[in-house]
Amino acid sequence: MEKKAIGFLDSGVGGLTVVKEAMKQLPNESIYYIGDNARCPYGPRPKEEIVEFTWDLTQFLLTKNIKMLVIACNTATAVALDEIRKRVDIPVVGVILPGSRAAIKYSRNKRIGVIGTVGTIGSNVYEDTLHEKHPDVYTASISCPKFVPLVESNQINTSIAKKVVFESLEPLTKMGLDTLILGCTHYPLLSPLIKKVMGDKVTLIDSGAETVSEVSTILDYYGITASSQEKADKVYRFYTTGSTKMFAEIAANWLEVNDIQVEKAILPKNN
Ligand code: I24
Ligand code: DGL
Repeated sequence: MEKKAIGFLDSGVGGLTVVKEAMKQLPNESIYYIGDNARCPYGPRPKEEIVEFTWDLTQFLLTKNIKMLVIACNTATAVALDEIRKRVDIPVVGVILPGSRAAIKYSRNKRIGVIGTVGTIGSNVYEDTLHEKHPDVYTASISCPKFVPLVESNQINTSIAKKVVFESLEPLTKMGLDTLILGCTHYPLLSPLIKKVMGDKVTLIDSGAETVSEVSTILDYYGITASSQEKADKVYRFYTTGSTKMFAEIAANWLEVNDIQVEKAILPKNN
């Protein structure tokens, strides 16, 4: 049978946090990734635009003959997952359901916080999902629009980063939360600071890492998991709508691999 890859899409490089986990948990699988760096960030954009852009990326990956699609971006998942599912006939997984499920699993007092971009928090999808799954859950969510620009300017542990993270999360520290969902691809990079603000008693949930466990389950369910024999012809291919050179630098550094194949993506016209 023909070997097919798992497709990952994201607004930029943040979804590589999910890919890193996939390379670890699913070492036999081939991966195609597209990052829309030319139009990143999605967080502050209107809904219609996010759906349109996510569909562009999906169509691009479909031309590569993928067996499953992972929307590795919280904002795109919040706003576009349902619509993308309607339009394709392969399994589609987002990052929100796995993160919510893990939060309910780990929380003892069922007081759960969520942080994300303006698009993700404004959609209410995390809160709706948590309440739908558990009737007694208390949720508090806030958008942290300053966090993505912090990470993307390489400020992960500077004094400015400290100040921004402390000020942004301050309202969440008085609510008796025992679990906080990092509802954005970039936030795991700030988790040492986030931990400091929230304290030891709060468990941080990395939705990306949780998602890969779900991907594994779904591959097994459909009987489309790559076998250990397929590992030999495994490929990792990265595409970006932006600069391939800058993408390759970040990806090589983050994924800890030397030679990384990055190509410029020409998106199909959607008319
Ligand atoms: N981290 C992210 N995006 C960036 C960055 C970063 N620059 C430094 N670091 N830039 O996201 C975004 C804009 N670029 C993207 C590529 O094309 C041109 C425009 C978080 C990455 C998560 C995997 C800091 C940094 C790094 C390497 C690894 C991790 C990291 F340089 F946080
Ligand atoms: N990938 C986005 C997310 O997880 C963050 C970056 C953006 O705003 O596009 O929400």
